[in-house]
Amino acid sequence: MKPPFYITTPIYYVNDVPHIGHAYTTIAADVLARYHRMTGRQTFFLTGTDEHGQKVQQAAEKQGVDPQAYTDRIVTRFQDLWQRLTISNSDFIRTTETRHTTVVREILDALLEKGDLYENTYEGWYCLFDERFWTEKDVVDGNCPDCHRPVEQIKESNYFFRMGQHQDWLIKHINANPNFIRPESRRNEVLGFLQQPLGDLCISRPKSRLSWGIPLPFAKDYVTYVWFDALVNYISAIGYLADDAKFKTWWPASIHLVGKDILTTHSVYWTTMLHAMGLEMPKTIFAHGWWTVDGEKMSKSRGNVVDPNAMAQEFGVDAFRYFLLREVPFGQDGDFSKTAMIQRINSELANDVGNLLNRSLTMVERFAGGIVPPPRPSQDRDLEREIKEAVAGLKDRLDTRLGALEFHRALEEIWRIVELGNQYIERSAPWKLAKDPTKKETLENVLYTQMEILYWLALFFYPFMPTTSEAMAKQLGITIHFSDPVLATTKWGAFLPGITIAKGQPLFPRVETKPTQPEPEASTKQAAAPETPQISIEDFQKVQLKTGKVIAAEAVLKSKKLLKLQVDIGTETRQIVAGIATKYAPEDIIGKLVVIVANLKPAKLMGVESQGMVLAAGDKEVEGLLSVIESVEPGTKVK
Ligand code: ME8
Repeated sequence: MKPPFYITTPIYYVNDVPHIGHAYTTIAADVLARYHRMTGRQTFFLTGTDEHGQKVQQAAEKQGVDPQAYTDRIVTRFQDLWQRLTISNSDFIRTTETRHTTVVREILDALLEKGDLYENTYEGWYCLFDERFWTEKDVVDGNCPDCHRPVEQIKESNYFFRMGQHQDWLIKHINANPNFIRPESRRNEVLGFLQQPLGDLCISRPKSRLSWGIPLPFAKDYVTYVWFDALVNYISAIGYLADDAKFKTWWPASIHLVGKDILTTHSVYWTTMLHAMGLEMPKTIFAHGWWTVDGEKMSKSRGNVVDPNAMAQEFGVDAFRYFLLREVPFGQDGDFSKTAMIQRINSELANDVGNLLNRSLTMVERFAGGIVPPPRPSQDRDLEREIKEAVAGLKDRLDTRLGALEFHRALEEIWRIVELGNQYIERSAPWKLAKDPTKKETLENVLYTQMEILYWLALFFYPFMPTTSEAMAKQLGITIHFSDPVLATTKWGAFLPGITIAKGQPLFPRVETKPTQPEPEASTKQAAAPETPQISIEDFQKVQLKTGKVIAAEAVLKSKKLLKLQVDIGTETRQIVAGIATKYAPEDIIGKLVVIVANLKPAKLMGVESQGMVLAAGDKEVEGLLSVIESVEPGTKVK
């Protein structure tokens, strides 16, 4: 039995509204929490808000309200966002709650008693924004080395935590535990930082300067330094000094997920605090990378802060969740752009998965009356074996990938099944089998296999795209209890035949982009006007012609002429809208090899994006599609 899994996010400051950076960390934690629950591991997922300190006090003052009233208002923005993004946190801690403030005060008392805290007069440079002191050598031209704002010379009496005395122990602990600080580059960064002597940490602020904090229990004129207060949330929320059994269940944390901006506070302040308290270390502190927006740092002053609510509204919650974790390796910095998001949505969700799901459901409807047939002996044993093995081994591969917090790789592993599924449909060609009564059983087996693939995809998508998975299950005609340990075993054959499917709305809609060139409805007409001028060979060579195999076709709503085709051109699947409906029904051309113009600028026809053009013979009306006499692979150049 694996030990319980306890994962945390930073608790976010309530001096501002949440943005995609906050959403990123929280979604990542949510994926891990959901995954571990599905594998049967006891899981606790904590997030919350950091509500004390100068930034919050100033933000409240600006609005002319009391800080508590201010935080009570802003905290709902975080809570509402997490609900919207389907975050499955087990608890939400606010540092202004009594369950937290009591624990902070008790820890302070205990540390004072042990001699780990002392009072001293301090004179140094203070950064108001970062709420911390800097030494003379840290300050760069009168500015804070961290946020580059001017620092102030301050002399005051304060309380200090004897952090420096834990330095040797901390270095040893980091060296002895390769998974303690991750990724590797961040671990080296912390070890580098620890090559300098580690000073003691000022843990108080005089009330005369800052009143919005937890009062020190032993010195009435001081409040607790916001970081010393905030870090304690990771243990106050799970019953430290209040509920022993609960605390023992969850501590030490499995993963503290943080952004790289707060690596030092977690890997040096927090660990030495814990060591002084005599508590075990968290297993892993993982610092992920930083999002910029269209190449720029996100900031209020630049006006480029991306609101996760707006992204969820525009693209859908699950597509947004998917994009954030698919786009950038988790430890690395990344750039957020809508263009990149639209590309991924259209190619990986709408094309890859959407096609697989829609085609499969349509075929079960059309060829099996909407009832999933039973599995039968297979026609394409090799590919089926590959699919079964890929599904059966996926859980182990995800354990490894998600264990290493390689979300993008985990998604790639899942997409391998999507690819195999699409390949399977093309190779099995159910539309051909359906025409041959002697192939009935083969067809049944293919349809069953398609449904089983989708069943597993619904399961494996769930940590990343929970709402989509639930909707997929519904379309497959089943109920999956995702909160049960449904991934505890992954054995092929779990999907039951005889189920009536319920194909509904497409779950992976394409994002329509602005047309680059408006075109008339009929796009396949090749009729050359009599006065067409001659062109050079160079002109002709500008046109890239390729063979493509039509893998799906459907009518375009409200159009008598247009069919929407999915055309496999070897390297990718193109959506092409063709004015051929007067000549061909969708099922007539599925599986046909056609010739397409591959480098035509995408355009919208009746609101549907077309990424190329299918060549056809005919003047006013289409008389026939162009094809190739010999059987050639899709994607072969035509010249
Ligand atoms: O630091 N890219 O809170 P905070 C990626 N209250 N992640 C980002 C990001 C970006 N551009 N911007 C923010 C605090 N984040 C303290 C934490 S914990 C005991 C106290 C994410 O509201 C990332 O996780 O400034 C980062 O560490 C966190 O938000 C900072 O949130």
